[in-house]
Amino acid sequence: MKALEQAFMEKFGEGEEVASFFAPGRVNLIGEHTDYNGGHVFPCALSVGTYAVARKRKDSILRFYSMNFEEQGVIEATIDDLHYVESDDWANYPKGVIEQFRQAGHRVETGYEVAFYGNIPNGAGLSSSASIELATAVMIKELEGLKVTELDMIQLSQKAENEFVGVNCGIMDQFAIGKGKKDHAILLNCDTLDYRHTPVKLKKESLIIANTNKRRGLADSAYNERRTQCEEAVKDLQHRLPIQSLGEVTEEQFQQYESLIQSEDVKRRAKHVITENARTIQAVDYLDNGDIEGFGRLMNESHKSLRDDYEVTGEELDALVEAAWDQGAIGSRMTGAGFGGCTISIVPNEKVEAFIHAVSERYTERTGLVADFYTVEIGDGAKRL
Ligand code: NG1
Ligand code: MG
Repeated sequence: MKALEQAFMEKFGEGEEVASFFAPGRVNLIGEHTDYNGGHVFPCALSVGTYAVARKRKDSILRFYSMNFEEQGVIEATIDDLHYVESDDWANYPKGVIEQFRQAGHRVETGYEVAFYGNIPNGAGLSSSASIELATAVMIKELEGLKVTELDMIQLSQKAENEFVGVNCGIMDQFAIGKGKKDHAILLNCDTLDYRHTPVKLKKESLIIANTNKRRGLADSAYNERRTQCEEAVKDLQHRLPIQSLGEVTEEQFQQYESLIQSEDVKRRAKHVITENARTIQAVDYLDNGDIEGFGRLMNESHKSLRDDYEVTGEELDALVEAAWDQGAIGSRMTGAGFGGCTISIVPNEKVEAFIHAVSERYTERTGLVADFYTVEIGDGAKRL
């Protein structure tokens, strides 16, 4: 924080008082590729995230600086002429959020100067982008004195990502970051937006994130292709079922009507979504009853389904997860969109050190890449500091 305030003063000069904000990253424990299908997800906020130090300006100029992208210097925009600019890179996220506030009719008329610092690994599927979005949303709410709810901030941030940046994501990331609660995960129904905080009280186990460090090259196009396939499955099933999304279909209904789906690929995509939704609800039930083993088994099932039916894992994620299974993880799976990014594992405390060592070695042997490991601490949602 001190270093960030100092960077702010260097870039923007001393002057009127500054305000500070924080928004976490997130990791999804189970419920993958269900959010845009109106199904359930079970993410939690991390203790790492994005810090922002900000001050209002009197004119209409926005000036953004990030300690993580120092080489890009200060990125400028004008508040009444905000649009996506490729070379503005990361700054498109705060720009997009401000533009969504304005489009929703909130009065944001003068500019800002903001310095950001994030300690989430970038591009790893831990939602560094949604983290910047929510940090910006809380900043605007607080410094403009707006009466917007947490849900408003979550939805405006998602809209910024969908419409301004052009990434067609579901609501999971922004929701987890907006509503995060220390030592809890969030069971969210992405259709109704009903949710509940569930304590994650691991005493004898740790949650370990492993980053493949594989760039998710294919992720965007494959992500959109999966979305289209899910829509196709809905259309085929609608011949018999009055549904709007796969999240409404039970496993029994799927068994009865899967033959309506024309393409075998699409059938397997739908099977993943429908079984994953059921697994998520069941897994949270196990957790509520203190059955960590049961929760872990369903994490493993989730990974297999993402590997075999949804086909979004790839060599690197499979290598990490399979090594984790061999090295005594209670549960291990890919997390996020897939094709790279991170895995999440539950590991008995006494095995953590040996686990990291062995998984790391096996992963490098198999892929030639070096993985990074982090112990998860579940933190609070976006807030003013
Ligand atoms: P990641 O890969 O963590 O950014 C993406 C989507 C989520 C969700 C998951 C799959 C973005 C920004 N987020 O997460 O909404 O659909 O994939 O469960 O694309
Ligand atoms: Mg992202």
